[in-house]
Amino acid sequence: MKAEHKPNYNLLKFTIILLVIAIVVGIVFTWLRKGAELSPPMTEHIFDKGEAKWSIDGYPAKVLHNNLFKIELTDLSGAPLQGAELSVKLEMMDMVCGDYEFKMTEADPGTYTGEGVPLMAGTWKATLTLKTVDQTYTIDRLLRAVH
Ligand SMILES: [Cu+2]
Repeated sequence: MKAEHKPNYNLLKFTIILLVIAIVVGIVFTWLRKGAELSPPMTEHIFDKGEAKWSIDGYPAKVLHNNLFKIELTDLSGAPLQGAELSVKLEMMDMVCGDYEFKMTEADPGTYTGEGVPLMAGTWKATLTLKTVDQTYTIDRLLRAVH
């Protein structure tokens, strides 16, 4: 009886190992796809004074290169929101590879540009600090950086 059961037991172990591998592969793929979905080339953000459209030239961003960030601000009527002060901080969550901060300047009425340099490949969190005459807002997005 025991001799007959042993091969079945090995088969069960093998099946469990295969199942675990399949689950891990599934989780990794879902996570990668979610990362890409969460960090599209252009993101739109609504705040109580209007709207921000945030794009990055030549997306995905390039590691250790100047990447042109563009933020277009419009007020509640859809007109360019001028005279704001913008700065961006790039950071990698759960890592100590270093942050990168830069200021943006108003290139056209309501259109602000600046150059960001991700320090390594992967998904970065970018936090925009937006100061208007009487308020400060923070807006964040994810972005992907590649070599
Ligand atoms: Cu890092």
